[in-house]
Amino acid sequence: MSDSASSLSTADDIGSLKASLLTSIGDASTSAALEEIRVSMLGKKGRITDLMKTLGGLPPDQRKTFGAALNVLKTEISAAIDARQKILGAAALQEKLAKESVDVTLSPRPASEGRVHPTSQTIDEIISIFASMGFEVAKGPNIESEYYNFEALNLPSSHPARDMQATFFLPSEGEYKTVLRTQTSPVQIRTMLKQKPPIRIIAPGRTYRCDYDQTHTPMFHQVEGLVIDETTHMGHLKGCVMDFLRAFFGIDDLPVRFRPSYFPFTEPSAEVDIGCSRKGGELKLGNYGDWLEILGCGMVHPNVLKNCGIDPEKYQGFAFGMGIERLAMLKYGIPDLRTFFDADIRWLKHYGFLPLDIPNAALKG
Ligand code: 2NM
Repeated sequence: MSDSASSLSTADDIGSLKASLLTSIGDASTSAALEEIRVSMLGKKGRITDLMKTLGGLPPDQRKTFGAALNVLKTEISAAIDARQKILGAAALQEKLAKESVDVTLSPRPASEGRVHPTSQTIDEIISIFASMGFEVAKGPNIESEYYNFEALNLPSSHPARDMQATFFLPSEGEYKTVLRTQTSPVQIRTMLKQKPPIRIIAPGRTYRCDYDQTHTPMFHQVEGLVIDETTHMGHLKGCVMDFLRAFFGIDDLPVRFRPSYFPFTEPSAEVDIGCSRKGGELKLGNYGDWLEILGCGMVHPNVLKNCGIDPEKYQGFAFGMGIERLAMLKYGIPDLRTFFDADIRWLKHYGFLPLDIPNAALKG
């Protein structure tokens, strides 16, 4: 096989390249080896990709036949790689299943092996702190109407959060689609619709977004809070959030900073940072001069109050929202979000809690 693209211009040359590639694909024994072949042929700088780029310089008749032949080659090689990938994937799964098989006839683990998941522990701690400030816990469905999840929250249908890419839509009919809730705010909407102020609630729970990478998982937990009364103002919001963060992290002088921001459902809106240090690549919370974003909040938008049958001339209030896994990672030094969802008993033994571990806010009395 020659390296020069121009020498590979006959049907025979393409045929022998195909034959040798099919052999290599058949011989590939790992997904990684297969991926290497794919990249070296079809990747941005791959051989077939390079050959495609030479087409422009050929006379029209040659371009037509050579281009068609290259396209066929590309399709066949892609298909062969996909087919081989399926076989290797199935084999890898079989091996994993065999290696990690569970013997269901074994006697149960002793009770002391179990642990409270850091997410559950963190939710308990959050509830404990807000309960001491007079908040109640509110709950709502994970499967929501677009109306409660978006519309009532003053998010127009043009908002990027309402895109197919960002939200899980479920099969539905009628004016409003059905979604997996993207935040717990629909719980606040439902509460305002059925309860007259004063309102003081937090809504912890699962939320869903179509996202997966180092710092995003399709399901995660959030806690949102809502306070509505006749004289509630931004000062209450600041005090409440500051007291919560200092109690949660157990740092009495934790610096807390409010930065102007934008959310459709609050006006004014703010993002909240806490003091930290990133010296030596290690994150430490406290009064060290650096800042870390931790939550969003604001005064509930008059449109949202109106949507819930609350008179914005008489009542006002604040709301806030934050990610629970993120709080847990910061407090307990857990480096990787995705491990929260692996259901790995070794991870749980390391980061989990005993059933009677006491949330730090309760310890302080
Ligand atoms: C956030 C940030 C700011 C919020 C607003 C509401 C409601 F329903 F009252 F409008 N619930 N939650 C809110 C406000 C949530 O999360 C980052």
